[in-house]
Parts: sequence; C-alpha cells; structure tokens
Amino acid sequence: MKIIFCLLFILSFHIEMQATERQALIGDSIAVFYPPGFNAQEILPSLALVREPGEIGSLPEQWKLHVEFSNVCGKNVACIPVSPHTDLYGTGEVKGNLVRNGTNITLWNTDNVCYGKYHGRRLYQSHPWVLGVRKDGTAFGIIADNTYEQEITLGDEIRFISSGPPFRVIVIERQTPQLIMQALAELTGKMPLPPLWSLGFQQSRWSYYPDTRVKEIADTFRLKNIPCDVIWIDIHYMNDYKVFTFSPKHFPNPGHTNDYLHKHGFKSVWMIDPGVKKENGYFVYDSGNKKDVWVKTQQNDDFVGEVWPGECVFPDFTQPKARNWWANLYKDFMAYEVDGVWNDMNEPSVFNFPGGTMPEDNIHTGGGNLPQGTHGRYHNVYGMLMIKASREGIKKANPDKRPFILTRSNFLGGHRYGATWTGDNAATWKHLKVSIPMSLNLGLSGQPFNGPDIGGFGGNATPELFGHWIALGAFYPFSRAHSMRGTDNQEPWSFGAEIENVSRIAMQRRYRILPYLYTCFRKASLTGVPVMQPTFFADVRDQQLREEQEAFMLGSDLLIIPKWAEQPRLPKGSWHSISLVGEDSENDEYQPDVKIRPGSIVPLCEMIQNTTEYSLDTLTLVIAPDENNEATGWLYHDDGDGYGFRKGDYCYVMFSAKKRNNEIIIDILNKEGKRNLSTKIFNLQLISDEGVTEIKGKKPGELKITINNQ
Ligand code: MIG
Repeated sequence: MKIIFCLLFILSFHIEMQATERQALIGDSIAVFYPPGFNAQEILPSLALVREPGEIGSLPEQWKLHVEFSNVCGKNVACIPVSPHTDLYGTGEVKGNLVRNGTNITLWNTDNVCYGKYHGRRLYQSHPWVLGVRKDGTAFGIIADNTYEQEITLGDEIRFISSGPPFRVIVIERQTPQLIMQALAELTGKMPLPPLWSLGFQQSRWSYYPDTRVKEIADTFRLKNIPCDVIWIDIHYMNDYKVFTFSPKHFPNPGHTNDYLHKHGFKSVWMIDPGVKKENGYFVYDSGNKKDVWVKTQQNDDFVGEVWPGECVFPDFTQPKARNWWANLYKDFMAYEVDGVWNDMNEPSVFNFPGGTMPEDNIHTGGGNLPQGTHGRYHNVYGMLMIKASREGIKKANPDKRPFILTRSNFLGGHRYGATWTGDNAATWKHLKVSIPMSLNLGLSGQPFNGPDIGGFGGNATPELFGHWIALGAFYPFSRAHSMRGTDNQEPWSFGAEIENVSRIAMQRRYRILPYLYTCFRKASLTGVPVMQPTFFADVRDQQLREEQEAFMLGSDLLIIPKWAEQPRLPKGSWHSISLVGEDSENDEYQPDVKIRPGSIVPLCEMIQNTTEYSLDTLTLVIAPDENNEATGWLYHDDGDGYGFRKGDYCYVMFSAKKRNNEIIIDILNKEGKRNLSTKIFNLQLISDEGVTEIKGKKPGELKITINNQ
C-alpha cells in the first residue's frame, strides 16, 4: 500500500491537468463531458451506446458532478469527485463486495480460471460504468465511453485510467438508482425478451458425451422428477474441436439427439467458440479464407494462435462481411434443431500468447461505421461483436424464435445480444458467497440475465456446498449447474439422497415462481431495471441496506435470504416468509427463506417439470396486504417464444386486493395486450401477521371472498 502511495506521489509530478473542453446535455439530466484533444476518429462510434446522442443544450448551473480530465504518465484519466457517504456499485463482473468503494479493477477481458489470476480483479467482461447512490437515495451513473484497457479506481473520487486516447464521459443524474438503471437502458439498449424456456433450470458439464450420455442425463431428470429445461453440450461434441462440426464418433446424429431432448420437454444449447482451426479442407476455414475475414498481425498476415483445436485463426468481428459470414454459418447448424448457442472463449482466449490473448498490435480491419483499429482498441468488445453476429445468424435461421445466446465475454451494452454467466468460478464457499454481489453488480451494470456456475466450475463440491448452491441457484436470473472436465459428477443426484431432494425442492420452487419471474424479465426488457436486485432497492434511503450482499431481491416483491446468511440486513416493514412448494419440504437446512413485500401480490403456477408444461389455467396468488390492507401485483403472459407479443399477443394483468374485515376482494384488470388471462382456477394464499390463510379452487367470478376466521 505504502509503495503505491509513494508511486502516486512521484507520479503526481507528471500529471498534466486539463480542463474539460466541452460539455453538453444529451438528455433529461444526462450530460456528456469531452476532454481536450478529443478526436472522434480515434474513439467513436461508441460500442456501448445504441446511438450517438444528440446534444440538447448546456448544463444547468446547479449540475452536481463534473469531470476532470488529465493525462498521467501518458494515460488519459477522467476523474469525478464524489461527496462523502456515496455508495458505489456497478463496474460489471467483478469479484469482491457489492459496494465497490475502495476497490480498483482492470477492464481487460481475461480468461481467468477460478478467478485466480490478477487477484480476480480482471475477469471476462468489461463495463466502464459506475452507479453511485448518495445518502439521500438520489443516484448517478457514469459511463467512460471507450473500449480500451482501463482501470477504474473508486475512492473519494471515481477515476477511469485508460490506455487509449482521450475519451468522453457521460453522467446521468436521477432521483433513485432504479431510475438510473432505466436511463442506462435508454442509452445502452434493452435486453430482448428471452424465450421462457431459458428461465428454466439448466444442466451442464464439460462435457456430456457421447450423445447417449446426454440422453441419460435428460432421462434421469425426468425419472427423478427434478424440474429441468435445458441440457448443455460443451466442446466434446465437435469433431476435433472444430466449430460448426459434429464428432462422427460421439454425436453422429445431432438432429436425433435434439429430437430426443425435445420429445422429453428439453431444449439444448451447443457451444461455439471463435477460434477456427487452421486446416485446409475444413469448410469454416476455407470459406473464411475466401472472404478474408481473419484478424491480422501487424505484418498483415492472418493471426494464428492456439486454442482447443490447435492452431487457429480468429474471425475479425469488426468487419461487417465477417459478421455476415459468421452469421450464415448458423443456418445449417441450427437446422439440427439446436435451441440455443453458447459462445465461449471470446475474450478471446489464446493459449500460447502472453496474457492469454492475442497481441494488442494485431489489426482489426473494421468496416461500416467502425474504423480500422488495433486489437488494443477492440479487445474488450471482441466477445460482444461476436455474439452480435451470432445473434443475427440465429435469428435469420429461426426468424420466428427468440434467440438464446450465452456469452462468457462481453462489454457494457452487450446485454442487447445475449445472456451471461460469470465464467470459471470454483467449488468453494467463497465463490458461492461472492456469486451474489457479482450477479448483483452485473445487473447494476445493465446485464439482467446472468448467473454463476451452480456448484462451482473448478474443483469438487461437497454435498453440503452443492446443496446450498442449488438451493440458492433457484433464484439466479440464469440458473445453470456446470462443472469442469475431470471433476466429479455434479448432477443433483450425484451427492446422495438428501441433496437430490434438496435440489428437487429448489427447482420446484423456481418453477412455481415462473409467472412472477417471467414478469420480472419482461419488466427488465422494457425498462432496464434488473431482475436480481440489491436489497437496498427496497428502500434506497435506508443506509443499513446499502452493503447487504447475502440477502437480495428478485424483482421488487421477493426477498431471498440464504440459509447461511450471517447477519442479513432486511428492509423495514412486515416482510413475511412464504412457502412455495409446501412448508414441510422447504424447511430443510438449505432452502433460502423467501419473503414477500408487504403490499404485493405474487403469482405462482402449478408444479411443473419443464416449461412445455407451463400453464396459467390454475394460478396461485400470494397476497401480502400492506398496513392499509391492500396489495397489488402484476403478471405478464405470452406464447413464451416468438414475436407474437410484439403484435399485441400477450396479456399484462394487474391484480389488486383489498381486505375489509373478514372479506377480501380481488380485482383483475387486463391492462395491456390482446390476450385475456385464461385462468380458470385461482388459489389464494393470504399472508398476514397471524399466518397464512389458504383459499382454494375459486373461479374468476368468485373473487370476493369471505374468510372464515379460524
Ligand atoms: O478452456 O468448453 O468457461 O464453462 O466448460 C476452457 C470448455 C474452455 C471454458 C468455459 C467453461 C467450459 C470450458 N471452456
């Protein structure tokens, strides 16, 4: 520490202070600050923003946050002083505490196994973004609008120290952090609504092969009645690790494998990496060569680096023609009835080069509105541009379905193209615990659809650890168990009868809340407010909640408290615990406590084994009246896939409940959409300080109910 201070002291002699060259309003309480020497050619177009912002005026006099630009030892620095007692969040996928004050991180997408390198301070994704929440709950957001390698240090001031050219900074001011998230989504875009099946539980490992093993895993889920929607197919399905091929030995008939999975109510997600084996006669290599799509070296040769297939070339996704070529590769691939695609290794990870990636002076040719640039410029967006191309291809192959793409590497704004998992964690308690602030901060950085490898990727989970992880994992936005090759089996039934049962209950809980969860995803896709939310979102003025990173919220109405939480700080008010699948079964050592916000109504569906069985014919409403004896809740429903909803084929329903003496009146209002709620039977769970009153089997016309006081 001391050494760093001395260094800073010495360095401070080399600081060249520069005034802001220009500042302007680009939206309601959104400002942009340009440094001196800003050269749009060198740094724009922005890859985070959906469009170049138009200036609408000058900054009001009382504007609070100003940006100081400087150049320190050749690096361009933007510094934003913040008032004391400001809590800082965001900064993307990072290891560590939810509150980011006092930390620094490097934005340089890195394949970081078990988060072991660089003290875990640089991981697979980059989000040059900080969310600040002041003592009074007002909030701000800051985008350092550049893609270069940079460091974010968070102290009394927020610093972005970039190794690229001078960059602009965007500052958003809002009354609450939730409103900041909405403004961020206005600027960087919204998550497209994912298919319903991708909200189900997903089972993966590196790798399930041959195809008979895939079937066996699927069969076992059904046999054991553990709800599950997706089986993941990792790299061993490929022929020699060549992307877009199938091993003739292990997966001779991928179409049949998928067909089998579909017949049993499963979907499949198959991996595609960016590295293309350098092998004449391999159609991907040959066709890419013909179109000249590869990343180049300084000498203008095709860059060659080693990944799983051995020597590989790498598509240059900055080129429209390369993205187009890549997109078209998905046509034949998806024709095997592949449901989703997993883009891995796209930092890009390169085994035989320093830093585990390609040299910074490699050349990306660009095209369209993207200028030619070095890998240093485009490294952090390599993964994002890859999944952008993947998404286009998958969409083109299946125009009537919603694409599902999972990516390891990404950048601020990349939620527009795919979901994310948090890379190679480890099967340790520490990584279980850190998964919560990590997922929360990803959500607070604009990526609502994320989650870690349940059970931990590296190493072997003990039964106890796996039990706790899957019990919690039921409540991650993206819920997938995955593990590394060479580790012990990590399916829910691999740890003995007790943990198998814990897993079943956990997933039953997830599937019961699907109507609520899907509604949260819909909201996220419309507004940018995260699905998984920090507890302080329940009460942004309550200082006690600001650091809470064991308990968290799912949407605004459910609070999830892990069994192992030591001292969770909970929002004030009577948040009551609710039971999702039957109190007796949930009351084990593992299942998190689920509490409901007073004043809310949470819709649950029946217990199902996968989303092909999803139905709202019978709906349970969990009703938690507030102190005025009133509650409201929302439900979004549509086909679960496809784009009918864009033409109004959905329903968005508001439930309201009023309790008067021993009577409860429930109103259902179709607020939006051409569909009507199809529910035939309502079951009610009325939550109060006295406990739960269950009322079953009511028809839509019978929702004025007399409660027989027990
Ligand atoms: O170098 O495809 O993070 O989830 O199982 C390892 C094999 C490559 C890294 C991913 C992991 C995946 C593994 N991949």
